[in-house]
Amino acid sequence: MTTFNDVFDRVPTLAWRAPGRINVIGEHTDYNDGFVLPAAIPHGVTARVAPRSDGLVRIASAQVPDAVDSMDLTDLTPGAVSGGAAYAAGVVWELARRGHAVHGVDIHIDGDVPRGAGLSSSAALECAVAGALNELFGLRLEQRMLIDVAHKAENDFVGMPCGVMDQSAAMLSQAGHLLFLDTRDMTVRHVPFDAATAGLDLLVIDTQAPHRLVDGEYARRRRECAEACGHLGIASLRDLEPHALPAALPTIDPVLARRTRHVVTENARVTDTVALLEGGADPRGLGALLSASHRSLRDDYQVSSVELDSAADAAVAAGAYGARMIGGGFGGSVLALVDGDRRDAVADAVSAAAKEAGLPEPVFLSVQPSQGAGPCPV
Ligand code: GAF
Repeated sequence: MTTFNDVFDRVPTLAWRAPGRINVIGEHTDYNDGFVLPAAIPHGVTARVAPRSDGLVRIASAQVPDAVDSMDLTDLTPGAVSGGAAYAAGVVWELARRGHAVHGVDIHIDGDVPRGAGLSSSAALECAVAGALNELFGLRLEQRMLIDVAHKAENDFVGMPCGVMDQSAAMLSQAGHLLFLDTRDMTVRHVPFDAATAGLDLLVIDTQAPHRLVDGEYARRRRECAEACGHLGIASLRDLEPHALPAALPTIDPVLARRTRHVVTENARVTDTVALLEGGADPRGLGALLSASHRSLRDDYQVSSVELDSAADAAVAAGAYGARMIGGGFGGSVLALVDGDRRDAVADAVSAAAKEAGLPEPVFLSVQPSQGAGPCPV
């Protein structure tokens, strides 16, 4: 593992750290003006930066030794940088595109968010870089603006048409709370959630399954949602209430109807989850909502996979209160709500099911809702 000093032969000026995230509920709702309920995880990405007197942007990573991407600020264009460096370069590009005074800079990235696990290592990277450059260049951009910069960097530089959930979770999360975000007006409410005190464990099951066709399928789902809105004469699927589904769905193509049903019912599951937690009910009740979300993502939205289904089913069979795939789908992780003292038994059962089905051996992480992005020691 190489440090900033190893690669650039000088010391960094400052550093920012941003966390990865889980999403408790509200999947594929963020690009439909809907509700999400993510939380930051203890794992994160640190960006260390130092200014340069020329116009060079150099990007290195502790996890990819011997590879330094180096380019002139004026040569930054979408497609010019690939791999992990593109997320950092995209933030520099987006700041410059908005007319902010960015100059040459050395950037070093170091993180422990498992990659490809659906835990948003890319949003963590973007937000860490956005926060660090904001401070380094004295741009004085507010958190909301940094979220927008990171989000647009991913959409327009990296080319992934994601919604705004992951960058918001990385920036706005508070320790011990879930982040209830309305993606239509970007209002947030911090919902207290202390799993450990309730004797519960938030178990992340990284299926180790490679993402398959995620980007193409993700973009297709976005198009399908837009198409459904066109037929239904609404601006976004957020505008459809659950009680209107029986009349609306038979009027559109069956595939679009399934996508619509997922988004509308998922929004309702988010508000039900918030009501349950804020109403002081037993958080174990959340399990049924998680499992309902998984079924909807599997059957209506069709973004699950054999690995995700195996993990979710085995976790529930072994005593989890509920389990569901998180993130974009087609691989990545499952989140299971389990009693703390059943955690290992559930993990063993999930591993055994994967082995029996000839699937990769999953990796397990227990997480607590953690603090969002901010400056950290260099
Ligand atoms: C990915 C995207 F980046 C998010 O914006 C969100 O749409 C999620 O998939 C699905 O809920 O993480």
